[in-house]
Amino acid sequence: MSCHLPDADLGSEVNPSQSNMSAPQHPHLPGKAATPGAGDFSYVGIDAILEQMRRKAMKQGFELNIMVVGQSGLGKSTLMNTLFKSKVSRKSLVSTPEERIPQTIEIKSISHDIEEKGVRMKLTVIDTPGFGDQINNENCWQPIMKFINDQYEQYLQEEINIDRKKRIPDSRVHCCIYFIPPTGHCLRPLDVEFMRRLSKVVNIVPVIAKADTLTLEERDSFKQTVREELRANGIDVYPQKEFDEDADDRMINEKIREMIPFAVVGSDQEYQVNGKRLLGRKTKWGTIEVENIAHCEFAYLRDLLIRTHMQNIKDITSSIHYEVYRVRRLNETNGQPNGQPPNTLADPKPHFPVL
Ligand SMILES: Nc1nc2c(ncn2[C@@H]2O[C@H](COP(=O)(O)OP(=O)(O)OP(=O)(O)O)[C@@H](O)[C@H]2O)c(=O)[nH]1
Ligand SMILES: [Mg+2]
Repeated sequence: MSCHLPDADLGSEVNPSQSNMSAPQHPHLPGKAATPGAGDFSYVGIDAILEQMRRKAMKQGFELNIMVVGQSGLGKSTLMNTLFKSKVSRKSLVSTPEERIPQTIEIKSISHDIEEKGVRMKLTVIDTPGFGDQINNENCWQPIMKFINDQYEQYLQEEINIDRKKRIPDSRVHCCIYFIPPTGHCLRPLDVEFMRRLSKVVNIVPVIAKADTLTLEERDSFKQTVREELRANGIDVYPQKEFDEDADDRMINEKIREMIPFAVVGSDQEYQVNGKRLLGRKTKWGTIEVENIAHCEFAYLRDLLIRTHMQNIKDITSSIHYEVYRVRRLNETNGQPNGQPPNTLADPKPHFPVL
């Protein structure tokens, strides 16, 4: 954004020792509120950058791309709808009549524009078909990995274009919610393998699916087992310890790491509970309220993704995961016998091997 100051303002430098004015004056730009400390020459106004950034962010809005991955029937599509219908976007939704969510058969992105207190956000959820239905599930992560890498490739191609867009459309997967079946035992080899591979290319937030099927004791003990197994298998899920920037970060993230995996319950149906309409699952013995932290940990997941860590999730995607892809991809192109310099990459097809 370029800002042209009126000439009169630009040349209004004042030397306090020569000035006989009773109060020092600061040039104020038209339309801007006077800043605190504006009557003081030692005040430069650096703090006003926050207001400039806020205005820019308000204008641009925010984008977040979340992917849901896991075995078939674990409630991925339902949780995606829960996210859209929960407090995040309730205002922006028109309520739909009850209908069953069909089985997901292809990777599909759904976006919603959400606005709260003048701040706009485009939330995109990438729903994926559940795996585990095949007799041989050996390479079932390949389509997911390909999708993630394809988005990096698209971004890279836009970035290295000579005529690149002012704002590159960002379809990169910022976060992948991995659904663990609520077995109460231990992680299955397939889940370990899937998360091990995914964690190298994307931020993973593991969740225990359909947590309403576990008692509170089973839930706590399963959560602990999963944490231990992730550690034992060297799977680094979000928020990754090595990317904590300072002691504050470490303190906040340590608490999250102790809670992971979130035990979630999903529903896209609303019920009347104590006079309020709430998203829940109605059973014979009561209604499980999905946004109530006494019932399940869906609200913690939503807060992590949107309220507290959205920017960090995007930063890690951009500066770590995408960067690894970019460097590898450009090295690969340079290493070819007829390698072209990175800024003239002609082949839009990724040569990047599926991990
Ligand atoms: N008990 C319980 N059932 C759930 C929960 N979430 C979803 N379900 C039910 O589980 C079934 C499958 O839900 P989906 O959301 O279609 O599951 P999915 O993971 O998207 O399945 P695929 O598309 O086949 O991968 C539906 O009958 C849902 O109502 C939950 O948190 N608890
Ligand atoms: Mg589905």
